[in-house]
Amino acid sequence: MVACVKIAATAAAILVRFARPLERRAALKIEAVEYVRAAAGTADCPRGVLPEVAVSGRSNVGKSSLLNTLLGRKGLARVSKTPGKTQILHFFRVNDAFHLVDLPGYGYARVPQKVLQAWRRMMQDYLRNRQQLCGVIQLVDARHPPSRQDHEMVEWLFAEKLAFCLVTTKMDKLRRAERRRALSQVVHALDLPPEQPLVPYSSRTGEGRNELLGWLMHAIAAAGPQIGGG
Ligand SMILES: Nc1nc2c(ncn2[C@@H]2O[C@H](COP(=O)(O)OP(=O)(O)OP(=O)(O)O)[C@@H](O)[C@H]2O)c(=O)[nH]1
Ligand SMILES: [Mg+2]
Repeated sequence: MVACVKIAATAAAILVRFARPLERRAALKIEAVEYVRAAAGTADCPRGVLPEVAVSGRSNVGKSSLLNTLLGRKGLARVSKTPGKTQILHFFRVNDAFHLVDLPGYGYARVPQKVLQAWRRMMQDYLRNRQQLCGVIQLVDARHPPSRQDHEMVEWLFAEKLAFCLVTTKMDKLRRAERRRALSQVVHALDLPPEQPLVPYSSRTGEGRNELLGWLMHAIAAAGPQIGGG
């Protein structure tokens, strides 16, 4: 019981600590969005100097829905009711200033080992070698404990020292009393440090959109001249 309260307090502290500064940042204005192309791997990604932020998470977690709502473009990224449909990387150019990338969903139960291994190789290569990559929006479903592959992804992000924002999706499906417990569970299970940006999100209600746009703007700006050419 004491431990639960402590974990809940930790999650609450994280939210208070990070949601507020994120909220205070002026929101990024989405002026132009263009679908660029699909890519099968790092070698196939668009060339050029635009910085990019990737959206990652298990199949059906809500990646495409988040991209659509974040960018305010209904139906831009395909929203599927059949998990596992997004098998490749999809590039979107925003404001002619950066790319957002819809990464292939993982953890789809019926995927054979060979496909899983190919996904692992491709993701590690992309996270390690994609020079333009300056941040990742890592999604986990607020209703479930993080999966083995969620753990793997977060470990890779820390190992590669990539800036990332952890986003808990489908918050609208939780009752008020369940919210804190769900957030505590994620923070605890993934062993997130106190400074970890974390945004509770709902594509249905718009919760978290401004905060995530704030983080995105910050991530792009931080990439600055090294990647984006100013
Ligand atoms: N209630 C609720 N449903 C959501 C939310 N986000 C996504 N969904 C639903 O979850 C399902 C999967 O959403 P997608 O956006 O296609 O998920 P995805 O991660 O892109 O899935 P893959 O491309 O298959 O990996 C759809 O039925 C969405 O309508 C949300 O915030 N709230
Ligand atoms: Mg998708």
